[in-house]
Amino acid sequence: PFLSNVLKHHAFVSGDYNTSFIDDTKELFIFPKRHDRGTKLLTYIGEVSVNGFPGIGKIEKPLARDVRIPKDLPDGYQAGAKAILDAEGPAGVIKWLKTQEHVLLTDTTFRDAHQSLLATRMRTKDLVAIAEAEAKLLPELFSVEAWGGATFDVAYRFLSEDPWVRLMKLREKMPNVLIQMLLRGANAVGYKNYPDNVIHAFVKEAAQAGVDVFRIFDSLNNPESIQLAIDAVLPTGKIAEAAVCYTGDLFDANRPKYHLPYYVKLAKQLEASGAHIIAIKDMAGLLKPEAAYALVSALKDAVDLPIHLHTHDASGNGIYTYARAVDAGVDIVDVAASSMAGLTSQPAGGSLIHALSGHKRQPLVSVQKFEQISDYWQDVRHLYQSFELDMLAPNPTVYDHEMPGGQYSNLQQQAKAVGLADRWSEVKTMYARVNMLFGDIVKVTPSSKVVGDMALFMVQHHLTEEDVLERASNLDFPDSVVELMKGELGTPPDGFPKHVQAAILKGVEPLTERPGKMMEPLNFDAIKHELFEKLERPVTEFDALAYALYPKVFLDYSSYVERYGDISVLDTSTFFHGMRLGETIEVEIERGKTLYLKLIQAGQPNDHGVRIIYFEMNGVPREVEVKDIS
Ligand code: 3PY
Ligand code: ZN
Repeated sequence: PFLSNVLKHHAFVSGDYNTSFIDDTKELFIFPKRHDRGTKLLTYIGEVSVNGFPGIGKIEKPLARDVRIPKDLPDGYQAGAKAILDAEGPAGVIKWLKTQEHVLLTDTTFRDAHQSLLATRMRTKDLVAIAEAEAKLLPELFSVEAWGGATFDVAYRFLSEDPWVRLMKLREKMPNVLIQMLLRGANAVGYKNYPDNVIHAFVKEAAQAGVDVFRIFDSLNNPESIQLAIDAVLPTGKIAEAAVCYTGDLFDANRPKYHLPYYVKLAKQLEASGAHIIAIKDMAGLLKPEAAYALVSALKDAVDLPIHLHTHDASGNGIYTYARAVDAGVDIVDVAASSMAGLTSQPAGGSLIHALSGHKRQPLVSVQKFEQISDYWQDVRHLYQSFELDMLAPNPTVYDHEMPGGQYSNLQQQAKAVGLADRWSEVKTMYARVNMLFGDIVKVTPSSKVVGDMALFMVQHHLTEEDVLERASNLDFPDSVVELMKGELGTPPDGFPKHVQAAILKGVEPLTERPGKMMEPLNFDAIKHELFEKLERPVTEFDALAYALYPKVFLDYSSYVERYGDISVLDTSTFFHGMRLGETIEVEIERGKTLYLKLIQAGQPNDHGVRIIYFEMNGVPREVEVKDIS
């Protein structure tokens, strides 16, 4: 274990050590605690079987179904866009994109689709199981979007798994396609600005762990925040895709702020900042077909870069929007596997390929093979039914409220939690009114969350816009709202309305600079040291970054792992529902090492509510104690 500690130590790995390294580095002498993985797993299974899973509660474990994984895959991987990036860098990829007649596809199923449909709950195990087939059957894809957005937070917080491990496993199974991530500019994968050196360190590690394409946006369309992340991506040799977030309506005469000149100006700024590709990020699904034609045409004229379009299908118009964008020359569009598409997710890849039948730009991806992949997701999706949205049909009211795909169900949950379930349509209307009160801003994580918080606050307290302005001194606004107005998330390029800002800030002066720029650089050595003291184990760069971004979430995750071990090895149904009496499961805890677990009996609670759960592990009786809080 000593050697292993040395080899894994961050200073050793980075070459940043000298002859006194071993004497000075006391953590080398701390060895992983001896643990019994079997008992830890049984404790987890016992607790979920008795008490249910947080957020789901205790429900009947669904009966196992067969999951269709494509068989007879080719032995090798066909070279794709990844080979061009590796051989010729981003310039080679851009050159190649410019020669493509057929529109290219990004498959978002590994990230945005499940973020938008299943609250980001898809587990690494289920993603990795289809990754090889994805890369072997769909090598013509431009990229697979697999990381960023909410995945980072949710992986640690709700799934008790390490998102870095997910990324590296997917990389291993998909060596020939580009892996894409979503990055929130100066907010990284979080909800607020971080010091600039955190953004640089995060991008560097993400690039090393497997990200090829960084789609960078800012939640207020502030180009400075995007510039920061582009500057972090360029030295890694990976692709910096800079996004303009789309909002409003290009043809609405009452909202001239978001007409063509706004997007053209921003795209030109991003091109000048060194972006390799321009993305149009239509996070709510507001880009109507003719607007898509006009916008893509204008951007193609204005910049000399490929254009990548992202939309959500809430209104049901997604395919039509893509078809018009294709007519206008869009280079790449985002789709999901059909069984994970539609509604708050992306339009279906298979449907788009069919829709463009007879069109000279029809994608080269095989629709039959895409559907084979979709069969897998259809089967796996059943395991996540507790997280399904209650939205069953297209909803054109998205054009009125403008809520992003991923926010709809979250805000609905928040509304329920504060007793506003039956006033949901008022909340949606108020969301649109708050947007106007704040100066008609871009709404996407994290700015969208603030608009949602304010909408709930106003509905809850029966407030109008006039009330907010006139009675501000007596109102206790949500913290997120005060932070937004103060400039903690940065500012829209044209600022917030002064009178609203002044009312909400009650005399506090707003920031005049990008917040991350004014923060002291984070001392990563100190962070690693602090974390080492807390965890008593070697600390990786990945751990240090996770802790820098989400300190509490990461510490909670670490103690969970300490208590239960690596529960990412469990099948998803057992992970969410535990085991039935008499059931036997197999768990491969490491390659070639399988445990056979049987749940024999659950004892009655004693006076303290503790129950003894009787298992067999590889035929040998084992028992664990579980506190019944169900
Ligand atoms: C995120 O940042 O999580 C998003 O998906 C924004 O659209
Ligand atoms: Zn999206």
